[in-house]
Amino acid sequence: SLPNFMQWSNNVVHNIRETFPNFTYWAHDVVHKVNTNVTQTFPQWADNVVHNVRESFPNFTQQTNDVVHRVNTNVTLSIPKFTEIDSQILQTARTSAQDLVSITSTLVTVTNTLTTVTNTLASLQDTSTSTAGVVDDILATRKALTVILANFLPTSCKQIFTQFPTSPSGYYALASDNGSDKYSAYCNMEELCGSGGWTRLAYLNMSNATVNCPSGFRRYHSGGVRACGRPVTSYGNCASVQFPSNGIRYSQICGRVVGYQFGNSDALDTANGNHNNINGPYVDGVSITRGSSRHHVWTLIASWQSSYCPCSNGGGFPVQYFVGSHYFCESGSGFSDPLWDGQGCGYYDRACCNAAGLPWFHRDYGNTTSTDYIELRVCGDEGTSNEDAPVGYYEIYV
Ligand SMILES: [Ca+2]
Ligand SMILES: [Ca+2]
Repeated sequence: SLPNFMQWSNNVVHNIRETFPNFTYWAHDVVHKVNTNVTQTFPQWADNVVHNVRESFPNFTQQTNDVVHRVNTNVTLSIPKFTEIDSQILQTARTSAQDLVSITSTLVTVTNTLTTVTNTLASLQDTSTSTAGVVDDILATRKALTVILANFLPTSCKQIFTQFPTSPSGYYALASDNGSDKYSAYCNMEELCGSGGWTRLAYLNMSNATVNCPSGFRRYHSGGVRACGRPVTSYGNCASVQFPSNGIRYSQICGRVVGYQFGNSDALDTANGNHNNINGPYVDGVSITRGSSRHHVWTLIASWQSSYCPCSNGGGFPVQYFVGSHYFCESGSGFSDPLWDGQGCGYYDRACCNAAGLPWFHRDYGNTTSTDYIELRVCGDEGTSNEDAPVGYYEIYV
């Protein structure tokens, strides 16, 4: 059997590819249809899906079991004669076969679930069903649909956008990294930072009077503006909030922050403490980093004098090595002139208001990906009676 094994295993791989060329697309199409049609034509649609599954995979389980059987049989028979390359080919075939078993199992679950759903929906039309029975059936239907969704949910908004580019912005169900949990995330399908399909990790809009500050922040309410800054302190520190990635493997970050200059925020003035420690209050303003060993993403610098910004005419205090060109800086005037909106700059910092991309900051890590959480800190190197940079709005996407 060994001389033919290579040919056989290549055939198996070939057959797998031939049999399921559009499987992923089909599966996501199912989810998309569930999302869009569930209220209107669901019974007919569910019947169709069940019908199509049965038509497309009539002998699928049998075929797959046969593949697994043949792999196992060949392994047992041929192991003593195997070369290293043969072993690798065998391993590939086994992995493929196991993938097939996994797909089969999912398909069987989906088919059974859809059958249950269809039957339940049919029974709902039976006028003899009691009200309590209907409620039970609806709950069972919902549970069954959850099983389907968990099996085929996309894991990011980018995935939805890539497969369905006309999808509107809004909330979508996504699967977490291990696929066992699902959660709702806001997808921004507009073009942001040069591309579409962004998953929102962070959002705060304090202009909504029912929204509270993140835990660990202190609320300001002044002149109709609500914003979140550091708790009262007599020394320099940062207030922090973290946003998990839910396992999304991202290579870009796009976001914007609106803050306010409070008191005597003096940008990167080095008079107080160590300003070269990314973990400390190295800025009067907002620090955005990723990961527990903090990697710098973007720094939003607050200044009460327009000559203090690094981008100011004449040069203000210089940026740290870890910040580089990844910063915005503006001078403000309390709560009447929001920071980092590119508006209201003074004579010295007018170049700061023309920074590329404002108000959106953008990091593109190319082929490097990460699942790091993103952290936003409001920092000041002096006490809050002297200075603060409360934030009123932010949205951060990957
Ligand atoms: Ca401004
Ligand atoms: Ca300061």
